[in-house]
Amino acid sequence: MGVYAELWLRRQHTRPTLTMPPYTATYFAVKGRLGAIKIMLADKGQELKVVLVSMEEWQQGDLKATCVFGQMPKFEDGDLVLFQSNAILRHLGRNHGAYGKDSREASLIDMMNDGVEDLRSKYIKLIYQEYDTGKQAYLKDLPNSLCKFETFMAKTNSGFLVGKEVSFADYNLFDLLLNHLVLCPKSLDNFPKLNDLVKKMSARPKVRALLDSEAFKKIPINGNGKQ
Ligand code: GTS
Repeated sequence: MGVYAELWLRRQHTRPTLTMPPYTATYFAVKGRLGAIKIMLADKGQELKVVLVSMEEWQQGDLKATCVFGQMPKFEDGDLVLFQSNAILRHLGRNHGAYGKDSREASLIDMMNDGVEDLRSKYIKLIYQEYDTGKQAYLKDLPNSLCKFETFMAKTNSGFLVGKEVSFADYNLFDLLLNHLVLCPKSLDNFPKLNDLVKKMSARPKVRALLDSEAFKKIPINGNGKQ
């Protein structure tokens, strides 16, 4: 793709922030799959309105029936309504310059984000289905997952997963690593690059402010009280 075409594409995807209403997310009162989205938007200085849905309200089924895949989070950017948390992250990556410097980086970011999703799926299965019986086995196997990210980051050597700038996959991995540090505070001990990512992301002023805010701290990570 030529330079002009690339610039044109980027301009097409840039969201004029001041004139648009805030983004809106509809979700349960948990960090869950909205955590990475919240962190990314905070870092990008974007407002997010969150509409909380109780389990009782959800079980009535009316809202579920309007969700494309029958699940939340639901995300609204003006009249664009999105489901699927990774599609939402990609949308925000395109809107806020967190999707690589060119299509080659974008493809690598997609690949790494799919890797994050694989680990998140295992984590969610542990939390919701196997916490009491499977935690030890999960923690034993965890280094096998984490070392893939560590090895890739060692090659990139910028402190981010891909390229020299933060991408939506970094926010997603960061959020999931924070969950793992709660699950097992020593889980990153043998992973210097992942440890550095957590430190670096946590030190970004707007991310720090979000993580330290009482509103964010009081939201449980998961819906069943396990963490
Ligand atoms: N692939 C979807 C995504 O990434 O957004 C999964 C969404 C999902 O599993 N949502 C759950 C849900 O709506 C809530 S949570 O697991 O994200 O906390 N569950 C209610 C239901 O009826 O399925």
